[in-house]
Amino acid sequence: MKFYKIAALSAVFATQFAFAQYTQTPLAYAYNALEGNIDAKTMEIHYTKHAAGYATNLNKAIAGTPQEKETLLKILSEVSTLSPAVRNNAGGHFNHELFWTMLTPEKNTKPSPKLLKAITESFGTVDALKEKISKAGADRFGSGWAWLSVGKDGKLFVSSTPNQDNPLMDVVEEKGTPILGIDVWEHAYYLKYQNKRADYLTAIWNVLNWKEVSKRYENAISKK
Ligand code: MN3
Repeated sequence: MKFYKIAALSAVFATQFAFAQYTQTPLAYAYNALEGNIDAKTMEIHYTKHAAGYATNLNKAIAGTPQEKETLLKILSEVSTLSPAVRNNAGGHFNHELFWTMLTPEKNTKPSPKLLKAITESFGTVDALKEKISKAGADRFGSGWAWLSVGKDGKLFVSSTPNQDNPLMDVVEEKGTPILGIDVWEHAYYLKYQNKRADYLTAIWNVLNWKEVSKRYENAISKK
């Protein structure tokens, strides 16, 4: 009898673990590592509550659907055909996993020579690019994101999307591979900056991880 019980239990576990279960990547720095620019309480609530919720709710939203067996990139590319719950939570999970890597306590990281060349060609200077991204974030009405992406033509472009949409989604007008993303939901800044989103968008450049953006850029253009 015991053997059958174990066999039955194993079957249950095998079913449970056969499908993708989205989980959060641990933060590479402490919640208070960005203090002065992004406060510890905001980081903690943002990571452990808001972002955790997207992962959990994505798992729930795709449970028992064909999307359980698809990659996150595939899901994002077909959200127009899926439920709002999948769109919001797949976007939310992808966007936040990217966002944590955009930030670093390391001072003065710089774009790599290749990325710097591309930035210079498209925007003139790094400061001009920062200004354009900050403006995209500041102009986003309500909640959303500001992005720097690599388009199909291999060129950089700045855009903004509402809610948890992103440039990988088929519903978005300006499609591309995002290499830099800034969360402009109030939950990303309200405790420290209250209604002053522009101040948050100025401070975030002090903790921006240009090494990571450069890595993502070089990865994106290598696939063109
Ligand atoms: Mn957020």
